[in-house]
Amino acid sequence: MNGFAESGESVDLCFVHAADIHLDSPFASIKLDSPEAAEAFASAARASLQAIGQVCIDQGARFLVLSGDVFDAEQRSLRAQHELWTVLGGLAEHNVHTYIAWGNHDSLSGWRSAFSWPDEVHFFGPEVSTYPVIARGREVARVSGISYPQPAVGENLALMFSKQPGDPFTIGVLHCNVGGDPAHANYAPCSLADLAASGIDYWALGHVHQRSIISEEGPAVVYPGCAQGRNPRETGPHGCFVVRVRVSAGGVGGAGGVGGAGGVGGSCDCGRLSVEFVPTDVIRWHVLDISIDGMFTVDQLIEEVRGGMARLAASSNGRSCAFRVRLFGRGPVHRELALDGQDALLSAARESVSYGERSDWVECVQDFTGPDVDRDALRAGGSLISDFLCLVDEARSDPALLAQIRNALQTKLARPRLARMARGLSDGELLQIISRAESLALDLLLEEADS
Ligand SMILES: [Mn+2]
Repeated sequence: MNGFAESGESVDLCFVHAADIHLDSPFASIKLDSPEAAEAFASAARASLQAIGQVCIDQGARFLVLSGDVFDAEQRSLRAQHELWTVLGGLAEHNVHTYIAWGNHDSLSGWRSAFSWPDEVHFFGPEVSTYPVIARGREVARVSGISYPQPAVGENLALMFSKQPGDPFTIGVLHCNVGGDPAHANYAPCSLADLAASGIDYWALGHVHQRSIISEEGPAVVYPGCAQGRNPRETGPHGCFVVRVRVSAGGVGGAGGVGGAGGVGGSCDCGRLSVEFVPTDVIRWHVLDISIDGMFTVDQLIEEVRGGMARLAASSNGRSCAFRVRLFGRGPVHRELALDGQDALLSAARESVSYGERSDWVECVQDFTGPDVDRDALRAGGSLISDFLCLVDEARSDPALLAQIRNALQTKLARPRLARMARGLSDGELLQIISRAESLALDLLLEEADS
């Protein structure tokens, strides 16, 4: 049987944990100007699902856990359902089971399946339910999970899970926000303490798109992140986790309350749990930051952009890449960019990306450069501009002022999503925004002064 290796009283159990595949995602937020690129991104989500299936087979996993947002929308297209049905059906033929909890994007309220699913595919309902994992006639582990009944869930669903002493090694499948991550909607909010109190051994979470192992043991709390970066904020490798754990085989025959002598029951030997990341993304997002400081001509900039893209592409193991190029700094090139240089640069960058089999895309070029000015002289000049620059420098160096700016952003931004993002900004990110604002304001003030 796959997924197990037996040794004495224990078995080595292997499973794959993925989440946030977002099949059917329209990728509407991406500024891609070709239908080919749109199609490539649409098929990237499907391809990452296939890659996850392949990881299960290659690694000899016993089962796959999908922790919500498998589909991007309540109204799952037949095409996406067929894709999932095909991949999970293929796994079932290898006797690999799949356990699925739905999240905020694909809650139960929109679930009306047009397919008959193999017995090896298990869907969690609106209450916590539990499936036994059987090895050689014994229950060696359990998979518990819950799905969102509707897209917005304000309750703490983690409180509904509980593992009793003596129960076998238990995996909890949940789409939730641990610790109020401001970058994501606060659905099924819970704390690390709530998760620990449940007694669950491995929390297979979904919702946060950046992978993280919040806790390695007691319990393991893991976000695999999305399986394919979906926008320029989701840069770098994305994929799934392969989990291996040695559990006790001391249980008997699948009935409830098993666990063997001394309550070992496969539980909590979490020191023997290993979690390995395997990338499944087929298009990799990169943000390329270039400074125009010290550049005098646009061809220097084009050279720099092309070189940077080639470097990032080379680090992506043969995958297609999508780039967002951001330009910073100040110098003579700024003026050229302000005329029509940005378009020219974009086409030049797009021309540079053809590497045989692979297709790469430049999503956009963002220009945050500033004019070629003697900042020190302007600052000392005793004008409105000088007052402004002094204030900016003060904001950069005074933590109290920085905190005030953060606070102002949170309270003044009308859109809740923007306010949440402002709350989650690091000091570094805030300083970067201040630098961009300085450039922009300086441009406007100098224009004013010229006219
Ligand atoms: Mn998601």
